[in-house]
Amino acid sequence: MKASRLAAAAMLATAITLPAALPSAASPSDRPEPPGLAKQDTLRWSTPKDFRIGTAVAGGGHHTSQPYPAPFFNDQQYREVLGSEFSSVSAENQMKWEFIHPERNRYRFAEMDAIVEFAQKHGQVVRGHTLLWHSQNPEWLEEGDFSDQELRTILKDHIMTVVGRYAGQIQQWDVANEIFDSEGNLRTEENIWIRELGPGIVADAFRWAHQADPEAKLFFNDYGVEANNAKSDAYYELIKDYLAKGVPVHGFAVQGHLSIRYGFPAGMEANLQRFDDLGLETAVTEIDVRMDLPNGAEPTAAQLEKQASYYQRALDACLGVEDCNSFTIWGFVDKYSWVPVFFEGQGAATVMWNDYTRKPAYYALQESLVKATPGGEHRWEHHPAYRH
Ligand code: 9MR
Repeated sequence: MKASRLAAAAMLATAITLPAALPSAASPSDRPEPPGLAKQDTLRWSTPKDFRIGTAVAGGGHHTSQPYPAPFFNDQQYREVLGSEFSSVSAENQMKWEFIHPERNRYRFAEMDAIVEFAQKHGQVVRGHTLLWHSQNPEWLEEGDFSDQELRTILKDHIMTVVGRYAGQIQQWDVANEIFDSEGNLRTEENIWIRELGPGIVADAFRWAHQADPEAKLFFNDYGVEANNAKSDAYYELIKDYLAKGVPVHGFAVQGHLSIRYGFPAGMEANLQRFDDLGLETAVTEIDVRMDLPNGAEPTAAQLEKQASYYQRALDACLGVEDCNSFTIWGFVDKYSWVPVFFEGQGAATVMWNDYTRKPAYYALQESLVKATPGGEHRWEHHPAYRH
């Protein structure tokens, strides 16, 4: 996000005014709840124009083993917050192979159709996730006995069918997800496609996706690549090679599953910048910031502040890079987060409490978005939540 986008956002900025009154209620972290910043005081109305603030849409995956009904279809308050706070939505699980293609000759499109319809009704773009991954593949695929030619046809048909169905309606596709391990080696054993068909299949997946939807921006997506390290280096080299060969790759996305137990990934902006310098778009696609909560402890004010600063630093890194236009949080309310299900004794990773009230992390994001909007810095400095 640089000057060009700031200028484009000028019109939006004029709609934002700072209300005079302080609210009386204290937030659970003892920080004052700031008054509304905007006419519509939500994240999406605080963003510079052309910058998308997104969330994963809860459904499938870990949700199916939880004691609540499918959030997207049943939780009215969830739907209201989803529609009002975000300008981009990602399918948390509903486009993954095991969900959308449960049998060889059967697709399950109903949930994704509903998400796309919701997004259109609310003026949101959609991120598609994902087409080629080592995880969450259906048993018929992983356990099937297919020749190489059959497997290739299965992947191509899947991509043409799924990408083709939503052509023109998906802004960005995570074509290939998590293809490298932490040392920067291709997952040649775990990933069925690379194992059976060789690394060239990844480029083919991009070509087929491009054929099926020439408008969609096609991304690599991974975790642990926020910093400059062996894994992000591996992407850098592979993408350079693809660009030289004319493979249609348009973006590099860092997921952003962070924990305050560790330091904030060093040099995140510079890392995004080197991909931007290759002519790519970049994005933060799945950020959440978890913390240790042993024996069901409540987050402390210090933990919440640290969490807020991680969210904010990640957003600032993205806002600092010209073509980082999309910042997605991996769920916005703790009760539906994947984190406590996968990491025992950890949680509180999202920006809202279970009753949808806002945590310091929410305000930290809002602060950065407002400040990136022309005139916004001035407004935020006079804001009671201003922390610097
Ligand atoms: O949030 C997703 C959860 O519901 C699933 O059960 C889980 C299964 O692996 O996947 C989660 O989403 C992952 C995403 O698709 C890829 N990056 C890591 C995410 C967190 O595991």
